[in-house]
Amino acid sequence: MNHNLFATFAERMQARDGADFITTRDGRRYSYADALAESARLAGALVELGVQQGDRVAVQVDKSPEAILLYLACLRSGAVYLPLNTGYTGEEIRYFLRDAEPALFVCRPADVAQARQLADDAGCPAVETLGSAADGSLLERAAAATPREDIAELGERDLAAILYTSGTTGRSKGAMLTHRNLGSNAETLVDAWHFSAADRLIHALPIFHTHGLFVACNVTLMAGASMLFLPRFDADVIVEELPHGTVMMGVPTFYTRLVADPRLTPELTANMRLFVSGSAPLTAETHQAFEARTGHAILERYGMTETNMNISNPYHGERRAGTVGMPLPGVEMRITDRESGAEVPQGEIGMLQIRGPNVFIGYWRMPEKTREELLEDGFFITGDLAMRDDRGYVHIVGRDKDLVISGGYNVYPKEVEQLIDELDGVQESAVIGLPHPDFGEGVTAVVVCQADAPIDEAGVLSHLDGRLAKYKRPKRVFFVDALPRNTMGKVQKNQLRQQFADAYR
Ligand code: MLC
Ligand code: AMP
Repeated sequence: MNHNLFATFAERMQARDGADFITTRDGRRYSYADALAESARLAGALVELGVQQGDRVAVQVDKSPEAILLYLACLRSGAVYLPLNTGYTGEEIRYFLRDAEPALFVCRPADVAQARQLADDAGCPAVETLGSAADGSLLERAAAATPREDIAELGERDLAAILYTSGTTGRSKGAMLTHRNLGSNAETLVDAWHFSAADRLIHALPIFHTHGLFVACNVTLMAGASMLFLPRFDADVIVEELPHGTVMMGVPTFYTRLVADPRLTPELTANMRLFVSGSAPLTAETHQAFEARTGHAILERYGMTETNMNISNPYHGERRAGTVGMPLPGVEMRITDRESGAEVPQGEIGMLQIRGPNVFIGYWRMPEKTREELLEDGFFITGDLAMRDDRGYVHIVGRDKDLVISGGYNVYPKEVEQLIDELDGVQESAVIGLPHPDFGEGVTAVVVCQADAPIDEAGVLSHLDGRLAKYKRPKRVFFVDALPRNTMGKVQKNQLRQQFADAYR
């Protein structure tokens, strides 16, 4: 049996033939038949570029339907798709290319000179471009290539993608996701969320993360549904499109912004059947306000790059504000005591662990990190703190990992602290997340300077420019004489979070 996820997609795509797969507001349209044909041409281009089964294809491009066709071409070829946040700077990209050793790097047309340098430096043999206006050298190659019609034969553990997630040590880890991980989760979600060919998904998320790439696109493909591809979240555009869609998936910021918009009404959302939220906590307040304004209870679910989707509120039945629902079919969870590792009784808080066919197989070339987080019995330690209530609903109550989630993007404090600490005159720093009305949490730096060092907020921020993706940059920098520490010498970030709690209020 061929475990290539594309084999399943291809069957469904053939059945949908001339039906819409992806459309855009500027009139581009790919039917399922078009997507099959074009992804075969792109797969042909990959062959010509020397990309072989198991090779990584690193991709840092603006959102476009063609980027999804490239993802499909990689699946078809058995190449490993490696999407990169468009906000990453050259320095960040250098690390990913060196670590993943891709056979091909696909970049934005405007970035090609820098990309060639970075690729040379990392020993990556090929660079091609892909623009958001259906332009770039890769599509030119594809147009001239012999289409690859066959589907690579793959086993259960063959990789479909590597997605980098930042690490608590400041070094990013590549989560290795198999065809089975992605396929099983997409099937589960189609059933759980009642997706069908009649659905039209309003797609405003980025496509380099689990949410916008796998949850949104794989579910659409599995169901033979269609997607309206929007370059980014823009409330004006969403308001225009809601009457023509049936489903939207978003991070909580989408919903807080919509709730703040007077145009959000039951009439505007009358054609919609489902709003999904995830990637960060949706406050009960936003959940309730959205329901009051539209009559729709947002379906909140919980997932991770390493595990895909694990826990979801029900489609039928109560979607409880402030909870992420119950484990999806086929997904096992346990909540354990930090010290003893034993399961805690219902109602108590502990470490959330997850097992299932959705859970990744490890971190790329990091066997020790993998062993620390993916236990021998198959459970993955999420780093989230959870509690299951008397009705079985799971509450994510906090994080055991030092992580800030800003507008659905993860920022690991260590990475930012290391850069701030490099600055002359800085003694030490602590980066924390503080309540932020738009992004949920705002990345914030608290800095201790050496006596009389001429350092101010602007100086710290300009030092980070070009070194860090913008979303990781602190929104504010505060200065203190000393960081609070416990008797073990560990910085008490909780105290700092209390001290600066009102920074964005
Ligand atoms: C943009 N900026 C951000 C930011 N997004 N800063 C902090 N956090 C963010 N998330 C910066 C911009 O660079 C800009 O900086 C300034 O903030 C204002 O930008 P904006 O125009 O308001 O931002 P916008 O383009 O509207 O983007 C906000 C957003 C976007 C929330 C819509 O960030 C987004 O789409 N987030 C989704 C992330 C996501 O897909 N996560 C899924 C991960 S998967 P300046 O300096 O230029 O003013 C996962 C697993 C799971 O977690 O469970 O799903
Ligand atoms: P990522 O590594 O980008 O995939 O982010 C995964 C993390 O996002 C999880 O470990 C959680 O901390 C957080 N997360 C995802 N969904 C939710 C949710 N619904 N509620 C709270 N946190 C969430």
